[in-house]
Amino acid sequence: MPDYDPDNIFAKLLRGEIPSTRVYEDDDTLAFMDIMPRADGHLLVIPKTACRNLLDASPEQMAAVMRTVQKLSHAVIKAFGADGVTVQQFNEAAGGQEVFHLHMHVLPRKEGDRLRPPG
Ligand code: D5M
Repeated sequence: MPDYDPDNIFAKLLRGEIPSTRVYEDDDTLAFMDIMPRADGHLLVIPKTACRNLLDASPEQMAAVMRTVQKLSHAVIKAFGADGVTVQQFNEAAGGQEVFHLHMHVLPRKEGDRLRPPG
């Protein structure tokens, strides 16, 4: 697996070098709106420390990210009147990953809806 690239888009976003719509932050994680939303309220949750993906993550990084994913899943259900939440995560190009800093997609869902196609 390639090394972590400290100049990936989400690392730059964490350092404030590119803009984002931040919705939640704690000591270990940051959440912001996805720029290509596949559902209303589509969020991304990332660790603040370097981590390429699930295959590279420490148990502590996974625990911190999942704590935030769970917290924000409850929040988007309230905020968007959603009936459920889809949580997605991709690993390496072959697994569909495009940005190589660990991130979890949190997608609010309505009964019977369809996710919009990527892009
Ligand atoms: O896809 C990466 C995801 O990250 C995709 O849903 C678009 C989103 N993205 C890319 N650049 C940005 C910025 N600058 N802000 C917010 N969201 C962004 P994946 O296949 O999960 O690696």
